[in-house]
Amino acid sequence: MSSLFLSTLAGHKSDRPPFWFMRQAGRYLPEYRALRKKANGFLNLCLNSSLASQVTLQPMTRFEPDAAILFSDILIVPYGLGMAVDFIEGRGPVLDALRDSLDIKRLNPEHCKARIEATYETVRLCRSQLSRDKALIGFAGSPWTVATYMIEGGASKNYSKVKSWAYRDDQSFNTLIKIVTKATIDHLIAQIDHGADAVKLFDSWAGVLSPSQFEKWVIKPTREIVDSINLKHPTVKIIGFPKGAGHQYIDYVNKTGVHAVAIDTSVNLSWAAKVLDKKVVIQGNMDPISLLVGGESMINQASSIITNMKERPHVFNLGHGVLPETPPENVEILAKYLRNLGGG
Ligand code: 1CP
Repeated sequence: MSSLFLSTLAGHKSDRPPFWFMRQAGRYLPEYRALRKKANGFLNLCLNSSLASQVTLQPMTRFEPDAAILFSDILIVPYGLGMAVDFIEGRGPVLDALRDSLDIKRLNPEHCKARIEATYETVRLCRSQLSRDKALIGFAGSPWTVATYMIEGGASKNYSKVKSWAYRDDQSFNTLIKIVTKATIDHLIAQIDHGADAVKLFDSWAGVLSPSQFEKWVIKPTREIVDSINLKHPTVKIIGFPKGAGHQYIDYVNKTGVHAVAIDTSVNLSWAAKVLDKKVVIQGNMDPISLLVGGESMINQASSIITNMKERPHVFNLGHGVLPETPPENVEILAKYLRNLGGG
């Protein structure tokens, strides 16, 4: 296998861990901000294959990580399902929130793939421009996390709307989860069909659920997505990211069937290396603040992560996305350090 990233995901250990950074494309890069100005809004940027592929490749030129991640957003699926989705500077995403089961009936799953078809052309363009030693990661939000935005109408502090809906009316919430699960499976399979080498499922708000709800809304739909992808693409690896899951990372790894798991910053990596099933590859988990600060403390943190993971296949990454205030020079220094491990 020619890509270090893919051979690591397949369980092989090498002399340096492959690396990439969550949100490696984005607002902290001046070249991103310049292209963002050209597009008429963030959603248009995501759905313009030429611009979105350029944004995907920007960090590859600057930092030479081992993988590119498709430039898109998890909220492209609700948009595909027919919801109005807007991204407002300084406020984040805004959606016309679902209020009741009638609103769920108004979703339009049949047209989802067609509405977001430009994404697949972006994948094709990116794959065709990347060399074989660089992997291309496709992604989607997990049904639970995507449903939180669909019901809350945007970012939320306490998730009270979505959680009370799930507690009050298990049945209609399950209908919504099923619709999003099916759309997510189709979306990920289409990305793989167009050239994505691996896929990642972002469950950013997995950590807000009680254990029984975690089983129902995080583990079960994730298992279904993993099984469906395995059936169609048995060699393609799936990375799960149940951010904030704490000790429930163990259950997540044991029950969902993901091939790799992204560990968030709050988790002790040596604990994870000890308790998580050895068949699963670990990705993570440097604090994005450490990257923002840079200097010696950044390199010390990176080095201690690598030491903690020396016994297992490991993909070096952050525990969450690069923050918009991060100096790109810090990312350059860290990338150079990581590339030069194992003799460069
Ligand atoms: O103003 C801008 O230019 C938009 C900023 C931005 C960017 C660069 C948003 C809005 N999304 C993205 C890209 C993005 N989003 C990627 C691209 C690939 C990469 O990693 O480089 C990915 C994987 C995402 C995924 C995403 N979007 C997640 C999951 C990961 C995470 O950060 O937890 C979530 C929760 C979102 C929702 C979202 N998109 C954008 C914002 C501001 C938010 C809200 C976050 C919140 O609710 O607090």
